[in-house]
Amino acid sequence: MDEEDNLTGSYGGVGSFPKSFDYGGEEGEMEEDSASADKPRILLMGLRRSGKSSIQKVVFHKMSPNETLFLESTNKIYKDDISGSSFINFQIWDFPGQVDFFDPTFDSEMIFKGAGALIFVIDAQDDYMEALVRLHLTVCRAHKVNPDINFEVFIHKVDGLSDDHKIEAQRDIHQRANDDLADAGLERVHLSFYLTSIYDHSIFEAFSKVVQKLIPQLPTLENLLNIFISHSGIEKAFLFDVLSKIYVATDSSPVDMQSYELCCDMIDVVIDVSSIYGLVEDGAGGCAYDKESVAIIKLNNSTVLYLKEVTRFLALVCILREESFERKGLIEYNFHCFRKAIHEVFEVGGSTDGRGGAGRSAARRNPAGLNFTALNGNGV
Ligand SMILES: Nc1nc2c(ncn2[C@@H]2O[C@H](COP(=O)(O)OP(=O)(O)OP(=O)(O)O)[C@@H](O)[C@H]2O)c(=O)[nH]1
Ligand SMILES: [Mg+2]
Repeated sequence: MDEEDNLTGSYGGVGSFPKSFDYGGEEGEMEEDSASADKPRILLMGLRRSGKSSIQKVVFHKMSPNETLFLESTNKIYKDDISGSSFINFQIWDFPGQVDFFDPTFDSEMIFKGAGALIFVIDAQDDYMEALVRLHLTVCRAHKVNPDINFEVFIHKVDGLSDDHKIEAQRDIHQRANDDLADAGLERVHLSFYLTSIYDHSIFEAFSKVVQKLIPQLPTLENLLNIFISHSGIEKAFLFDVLSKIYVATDSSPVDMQSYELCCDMIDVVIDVSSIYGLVEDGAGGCAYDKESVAIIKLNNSTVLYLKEVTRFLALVCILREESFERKGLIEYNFHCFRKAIHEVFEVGGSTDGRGGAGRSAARRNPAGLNFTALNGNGV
């Protein structure tokens, strides 16, 4: 709990993010002055062949999992800046498997200082003892330079494991990693563990959680989603980064994997159909997603999926009952309020130069100060 509080403190701390931290407005390009070195970083580390480059390619570059078989081993730090096409205004640094911390050219100050999260990838299909040694060394090094960094351990390639085996691997890795830290007097360092595979949605889900911890506005976004769904008769809503299918926030009801997968699939369908049949203006990357993007899919179990554009990079995807969808006008009105609030939070398209900071405080002052229209008999 103690660590939790500390961590929350550091996420909320505006000071931990450079001033240029921004989520991308609607005006075509990102600000050029935000030198890429200033951007918060997510580091991908782990032993050779553990799957780091595959994760980065599958999540952010739409590579199909099978194609990763042909990826070559990374031999230098690959810095991927995805901020031009994604809400996630970070750099992802993909490291070579064998980073030598004792190499004089390895500048741990420079590498760990501006990092928001360090993802350590462990190949669960392989013997993981060496990986654990490496994890320990990496965490010690990074923590010394930057105590605010979030440590995220991906127990990866679990597609090859039975359910029992997965749980056992997670328990064992968790235990050993924490024992090692306790032995080194670092019991206060918190590691988060995720079971992941590029062959299903688990990698997107895990990455979503990693990214969410780095978004200072998360509580405001959750709050807005809660208000929106409760006033509109919606069961579940996700705010998605369209490019990566990472969900940036969701309402506070529990996430079940199936709903998340359904929403991810919907994004794929919408983007695929509109890239084939839609009028694609060859603007920002020839994207098939724009202000007009909206889709409704009715499933045969009286569930409706509803997708709508929120910002250039974000879409709201909702799951609701068919009956609730009869009040489409209400949902649309509430969506309009929700969209406006999100734009205020990030000051998307705003003319003030206060950027994120001002947006944040405005949202804090009045996160619910919106005229959402309530469903009759909804009791809100
Ligand atoms: N079964 C399975 N294989 C995976 C998964 N992720 C990656 N792989 C495979 O693991 C192999 C190594 O992947 P890379 O992404 O090159 O590994 P890396 O960690 O970047 O390796 P280095 O660059 O050498 O450090 C590839 O053949 C991938 O297809 C996964 O989730 N499941
Ligand atoms: Mg690699």
